[in-house]
Amino acid sequence: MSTRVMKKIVTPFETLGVSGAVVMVNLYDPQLPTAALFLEAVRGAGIPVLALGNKLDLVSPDVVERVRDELGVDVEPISLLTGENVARAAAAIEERFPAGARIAVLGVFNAGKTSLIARLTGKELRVGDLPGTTLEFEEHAWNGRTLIDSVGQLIDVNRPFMVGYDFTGCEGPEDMFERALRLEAEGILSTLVTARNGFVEALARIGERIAAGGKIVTTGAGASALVAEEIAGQCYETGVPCLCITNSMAQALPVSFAKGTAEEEGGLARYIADSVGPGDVLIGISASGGTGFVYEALRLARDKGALTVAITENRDTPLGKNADVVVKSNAKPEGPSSTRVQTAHLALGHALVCSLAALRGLTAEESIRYMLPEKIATKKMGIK
Ligand SMILES: Nc1nc2c(ncn2[C@@H]2O[C@H](COP(=O)(O)OP(=O)(O)OP(=O)(O)O)[C@@H](O)[C@H]2O)c(=O)[nH]1
Ligand SMILES: [Mg+2]
Repeated sequence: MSTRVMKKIVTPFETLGVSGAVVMVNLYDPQLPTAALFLEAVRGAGIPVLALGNKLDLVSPDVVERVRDELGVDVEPISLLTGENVARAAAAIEERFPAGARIAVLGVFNAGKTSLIARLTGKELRVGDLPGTTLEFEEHAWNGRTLIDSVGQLIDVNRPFMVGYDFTGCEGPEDMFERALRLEAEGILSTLVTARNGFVEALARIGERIAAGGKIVTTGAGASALVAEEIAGQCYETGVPCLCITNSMAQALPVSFAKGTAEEEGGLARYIADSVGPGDVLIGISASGGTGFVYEALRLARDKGALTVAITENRDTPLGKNADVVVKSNAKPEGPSSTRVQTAHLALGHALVCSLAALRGLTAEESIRYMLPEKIATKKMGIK
């Protein structure tokens, strides 16, 4: 049986005693590479599976076909919000899994795993659009079967996704080097598709704001704080007005990468939003899309008329919802410690700033001037 596990802290799949699985895909943000890994894990376990595509209410029907084609399995489209096709899906689950079955409900966070179980069992369960609403396996009796709710994060105890890379099969440092660089590059290249429309729209709308005298403010936490800082640095070198405000501990202490220092501080969101005028642009960077002060700053800035842009892997999140434009990377799957997502976000930031500068007609001479020291005569120290 497969040892892929669906919990942040390693818990083997087999200890759950699962005899079947429902894999849920969020049609609004399908995250196909990760969905494919869930399906692969279930196939590896040799148990029957049923794939459901949730949030049909948010997409056009052609998305369902695309998801089916790319995953190579039948995907039953449903909407747990409107109830569309839910009775049919319930019948399909009963038909696929006999009485007594222990059915794992799997999928990326926000796919609607807990919503499905709540709907089927009639229980009131905690659901929400913050990544990681469910952080434990929970068992729920339903029609003589057991539905097992799970965490929307895929970890493999044999091939630890806790770190960014899967080094399985690498025979030494040279192999690992090549694997790592190729994986990083793949994360950028698969972002070409998901980010294109958002990127083009963001570029045009940011350009308009800058031309009208506005500026950019960037924000993020942890590794995304570094991306925010890098975007601002590139802007500075290319003459695009830009400030960067983050949970600034992040840049000094990488501790906050893992611990999320100050992410819950609403005052920080207010402080950031105070720096954003109605004619400005706030760019929020968050791999998960769930960083507290970042999505809240976007909400406050949008309320006062600023343009809000999200650079994120997950658009069906509070950050995505508070953004006028989402530039979505597609660098997963990887574990909670992401590398490819950050690389893809850096690439998106570079692409955005360089394109902005080019469209503004930045000359080589100007760009050199922005980089040279600008000396200002100052008083002698000690003279008061
Ligand atoms: N528009 C829409 N929203 C939905 C639908 N189903 C669920 N949601 C919402 O999507 C969000 C995520 O739902 P959950 O059931 O918590 O998702 P989950 O897969 O259990 O997420 P985690 O516990 O974080 O892994 C919640 O805000 C739900 O209300 C749907 O069919 N349509
Ligand atoms: Mg849940």
